[in-house]
Amino acid sequence: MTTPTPADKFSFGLWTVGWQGRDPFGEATRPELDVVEAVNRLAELGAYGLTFHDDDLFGFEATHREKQIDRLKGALKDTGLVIPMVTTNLFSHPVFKDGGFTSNDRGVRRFALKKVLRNIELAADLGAETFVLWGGREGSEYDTAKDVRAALDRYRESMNLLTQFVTDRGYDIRFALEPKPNEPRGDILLPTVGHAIAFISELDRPDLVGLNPEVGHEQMAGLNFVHGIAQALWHGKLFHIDLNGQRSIKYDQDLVFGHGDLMNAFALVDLLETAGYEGPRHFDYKPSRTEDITGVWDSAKANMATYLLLKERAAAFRADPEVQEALETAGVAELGQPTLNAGESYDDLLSDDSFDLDQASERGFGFVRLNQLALEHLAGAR
Ligand code: GLT
Ligand code: MN
Ligand code: MN
Repeated sequence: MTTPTPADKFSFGLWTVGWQGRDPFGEATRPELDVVEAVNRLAELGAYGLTFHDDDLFGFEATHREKQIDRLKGALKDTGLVIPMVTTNLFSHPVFKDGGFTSNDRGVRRFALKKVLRNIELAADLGAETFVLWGGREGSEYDTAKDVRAALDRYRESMNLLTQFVTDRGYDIRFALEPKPNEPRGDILLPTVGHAIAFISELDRPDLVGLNPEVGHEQMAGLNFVHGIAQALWHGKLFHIDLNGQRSIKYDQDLVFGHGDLMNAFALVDLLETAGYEGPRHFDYKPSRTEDITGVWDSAKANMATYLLLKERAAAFRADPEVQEALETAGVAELGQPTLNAGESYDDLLSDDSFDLDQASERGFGFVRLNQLALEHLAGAR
């Protein structure tokens, strides 16, 4: 049950299993991971996809660009792994210290756009369907230093250029913005799912732009990730997802999926599996710095096993007659009924005196019992 297959659509960033454990306080604790090794190991473990930034594959200088692309293509051919998503690094090099698309320096903005355009060509060549844009450096530390309205103009200008580019070239690629509230910048533009959805509605081709929400990023803002995903689905904007774990409002932990708020992870898998989300289940985590290379692959496995366990537990929860009865008591399905009858007008509503105020006020919803049933299924007690 917890053995993944490519049909589960699990994918990993090359920067995740490839993370060497360098943090602001310490050096790398692990050696570099070669892309061919990453592809081989992920395929062995049952993943279906690899994702990467341009710099992950051939470095910022890109001296071995063509050679590395050929090596990647060879490994994909040997294993059957695919590249569902590609992204661009607009945050590591010093030139991006004030951002890429929204740097105050116009020359940097032009350079950033060229870097992305070049990488979209590669994404199309590799058959990627989604192009993620995480604007980690698009933001500021000081309110006087950034004209946020001008920055949003430039962000929009960039997105309009990119959607024009894929349309003109006939590429079958959609963009997914990845929100994050802070880190590395003091404040990042488009900090949450909601901000990003509002921004997308101002673009020339909103249909080509959606979201890549990350569990930990919404939780860093104290938000409920499941609510964010439900709203993204409601808007038709869940193009991709970054699964990981986060324990409360603190630095971005990028723990293994489920190693943070487990109840929320349970509800998330339940939602993804029942709402018809068909995209990749992409893990964006960091194997902890304490792990050696064996620990890296154990943690990669752990992400997939957790997802499959939660999927099984969520299905058992839905199938349990006691849960169905508790859902009924809680009125969960009742919320799906329109509030007015078909054809009913506000005049009809104004003249309707059938509501029993006392009875409705006394109603107990039994939400706690329902949640306990979820917990018992999650804990394997049912
Ligand atoms: C970086 C970030 C992630 C993003 C990656 C895509 S880069 O590792 O922390 O959340 O998804 O750019
Ligand atoms: Mn993160
Ligand atoms: Mn991410």
